[in-house]
Amino acid sequence: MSQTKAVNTEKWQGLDGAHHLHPFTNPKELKQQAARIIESANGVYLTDSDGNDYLDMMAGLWCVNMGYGQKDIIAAASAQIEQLPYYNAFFKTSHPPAAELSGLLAEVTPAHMNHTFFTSSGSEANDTVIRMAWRYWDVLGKPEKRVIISRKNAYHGSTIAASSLGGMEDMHKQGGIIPDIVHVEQPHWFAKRCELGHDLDANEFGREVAQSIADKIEELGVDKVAAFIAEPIQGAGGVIVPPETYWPEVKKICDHYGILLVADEVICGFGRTGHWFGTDLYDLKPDLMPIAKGLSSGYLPIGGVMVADRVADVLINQGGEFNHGFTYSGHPVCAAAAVANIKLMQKENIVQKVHDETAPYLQKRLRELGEHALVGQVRGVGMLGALELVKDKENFIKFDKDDNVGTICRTHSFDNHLIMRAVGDAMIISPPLVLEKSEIDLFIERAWKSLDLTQKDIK
Ligand code: PXG
Repeated sequence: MSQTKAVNTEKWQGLDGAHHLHPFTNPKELKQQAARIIESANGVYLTDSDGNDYLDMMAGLWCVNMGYGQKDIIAAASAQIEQLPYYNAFFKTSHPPAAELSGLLAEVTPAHMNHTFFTSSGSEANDTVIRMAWRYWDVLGKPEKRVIISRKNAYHGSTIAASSLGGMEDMHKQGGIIPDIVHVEQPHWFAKRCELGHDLDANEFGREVAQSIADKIEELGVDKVAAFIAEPIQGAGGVIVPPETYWPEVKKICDHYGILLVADEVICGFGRTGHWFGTDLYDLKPDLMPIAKGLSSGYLPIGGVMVADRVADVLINQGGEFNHGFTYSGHPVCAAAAVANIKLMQKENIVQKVHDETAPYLQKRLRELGEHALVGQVRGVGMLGALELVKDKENFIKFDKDDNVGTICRTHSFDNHLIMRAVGDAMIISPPLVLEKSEIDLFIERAWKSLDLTQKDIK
């Protein structure tokens, strides 16, 4: 490390420690350690202020799908900021980037979705989902249909409405939840298997958990229920891939009761699962579909809600003015970056490449890590994966929370120039879609080493 680099690191850490309140971080703990300062990035690698490189197996925060340093996206955003840095989409105006992006989205999303409402984030998209679902039923003369059924351990964002929709207990404890939102069981087979301490048929479990949605609708009365919301694969909850029986059953239940199905595609969207959207993988045909993150590969903040034709028809032809919107809805520079990102995905045929080549290889090699003594379960689809670290893999016994095994492994990963995210004791990956096979090999090598070091620490 050069002298200048060390001085710079100290400078940024000092300022950051003194003035920056970080999201989802214990500030006192951070003050004792100082933040790692990330200064630059290229491809699938990050570089910190001391000059260390890291293989970024989290694509930032599940978002840099096309990797860092993509010239097309950078050029489009730069040109747009000169041409028109800002204008709004209120008062019957629009601009080329928002118009072009809405057209492109109609093309790449499922065929029955042809309209977008733009936001700046996934949280705002989910706030929009709530207001839109309520508006839809209100316009149809059923204003009492307000309850939204969500799932425990879901993540839908951090605003009050989005965190209420989410099923994260620690978030609910710090502020409660808004009315008309209820949570049902998540389809987390491995957690249930450990909890029960005996065998559990995954497909039967999938059907049972789906049935809990129908039970909840019956309990509340269908005339009170507006929608069911879920991530096709739960992301921040720990990359929870549902049993095969789960989604077909959920779809049947939503159809049977005629409630709206909302698929939160903030993580699963834009190629993450080896399909354009998680809903394509499970053939969900949702009514509303919040999107963000991979929409611009995280280069600029933009999100939105895709609206199915049957909902759009009611809102457009019967609804009148929808009193909802943000200053930055469809922001021209963010929209231009998103347009360039989607065009780049199309040009590189990246979704097909992930589906046919990269994801099968990643999933195969990921399962090799399942042979490590610490790994109780490997799960994943496409470019999403999780390694569940356990105390006793034969008997499905987890570590105690206070053992902090996930955090220990995350620290070893960093020290081994690898970024994995820990969700409890599950080590999570969600790498850029442009990851090459050689980089997957490097990941496996570094991950195995990090697991070994974690195991040594525990002993
Ligand atoms: N829905 C889903 C499924 C998400 O994963 C949001 C909505 C909210 O998006 P915004 O853009 O408002 O953050 C998310 C975000 C983590 C982590 O630690 C995950 C997210 C955000 C921050 C941290 O895994 N997901």
